[in-house]
Amino acid sequence: VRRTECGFFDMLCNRYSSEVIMAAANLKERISWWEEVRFGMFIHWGLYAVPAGVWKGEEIPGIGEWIMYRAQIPVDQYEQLAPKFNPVKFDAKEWVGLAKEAGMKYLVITAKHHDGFALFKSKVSDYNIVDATPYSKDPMKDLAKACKSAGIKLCFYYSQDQDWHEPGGRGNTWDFGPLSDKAFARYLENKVKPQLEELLTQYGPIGLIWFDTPGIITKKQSQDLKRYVHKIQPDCLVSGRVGHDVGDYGSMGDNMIPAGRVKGYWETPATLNDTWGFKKNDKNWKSTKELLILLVDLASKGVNYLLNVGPTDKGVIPPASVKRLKEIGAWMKVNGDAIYRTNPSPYPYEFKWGRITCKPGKMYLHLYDWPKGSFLLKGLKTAVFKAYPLADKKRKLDVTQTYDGKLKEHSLQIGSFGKKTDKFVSVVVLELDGDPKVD
Ligand code: H79
Repeated sequence: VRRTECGFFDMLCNRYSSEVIMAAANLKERISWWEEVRFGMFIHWGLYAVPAGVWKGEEIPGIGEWIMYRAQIPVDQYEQLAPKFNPVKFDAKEWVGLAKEAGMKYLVITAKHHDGFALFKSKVSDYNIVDATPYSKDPMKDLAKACKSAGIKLCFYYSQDQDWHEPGGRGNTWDFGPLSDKAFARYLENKVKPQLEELLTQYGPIGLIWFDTPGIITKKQSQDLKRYVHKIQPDCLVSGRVGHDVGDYGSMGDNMIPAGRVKGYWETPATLNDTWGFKKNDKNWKSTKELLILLVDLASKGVNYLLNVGPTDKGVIPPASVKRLKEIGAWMKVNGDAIYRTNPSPYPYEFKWGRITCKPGKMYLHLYDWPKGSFLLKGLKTAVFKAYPLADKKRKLDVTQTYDGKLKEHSLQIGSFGKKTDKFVSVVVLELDGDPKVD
């Protein structure tokens, strides 16, 4: 029911041209695959994986893919990383297989990050993996093939605003000085658009383009880029960070969790440790339980979770990441019904004990800790037929529902739960007489 209300749609209808309105009109259809899957893999991979957080023997603080900026590395020095980038261990099937095993249904890889280096074959600039590295192959070709056979949507991250390799891109003032609007407009025409065309014509259908960090880009230019993408692939989604709220869906800040459920289409990009691009000394991994809580928390609020891995320059996803993703996958195998194709919680607030997701006629209680005694939920007006753990469907849980007329309060009590069903987050299903209604 909530899904019929689309704030973006109203906004677009009021504000934009008929062409964009047409695109928005079928947004519901175009975006339904993305909204249903809830969980995707982000991959930050590029030349920054060579220094991996250390420049000239010095640990550079902050996120790994920002090393060029943070250490103010001149273009001619940073370019010297390309001959050292040789990912001989890269195996597209293995990466895509890991995403699939984790229960992720789309994959977004950095085709070009802020450093301006293209991780795909490009005629526009020879600063690309095929022409500038000893690897001299196009990994996107293999990824496209592997994604297709695994049923995972391939998507590209493309930094449209910052490009530290070009005088016309934003960010590199140490080589190029201040940036003019004219130079930026030329860069959009001469690099961004033709490279987008390559990305949208060389690898089959693309799920979405993940633009990032709008800064200097004008609203007209953001709209123009979105239109440009849709002209080549009408079904391809455009991330909110194309700028000025013109994207097909909204993007939360990096690693941001909203306080309650949100309206419309949203996604949170998030890290496993404290970096996106590989840093050899970042060992600050979140635990599998923390990661599952984030997934559940976001799903309960109607937000997609785009979880990042940062492979090494050899093409290896760090073992600590692999381990966590496999554990998440084992959980998803049992509990995926409580994530995929779900609606957010009917309650506008959070609970201490966990989170709720819904489907027509069903409510899923995601319990962070298995209740020792009985469990009380207030406010649910809909009758419950049946309750059982998702991991043990045969186990019937005792449910009592009461209504206190004086206090006007609905209560639902679950008696004892029996043995804990999952070491991370346990899901209990409530089968309901209709869609959940709450006070
Ligand atoms: O691709 C990932 C990041 O590289 C990108 N978005 C995610 C998905 C991103 N670009 N910018 N930011 C995130 C914000 C970055 C801010 C900082 Fe900095 C970079 C803080 C520290 C380094 C710029 C330089 C602001 C302070 C110093």
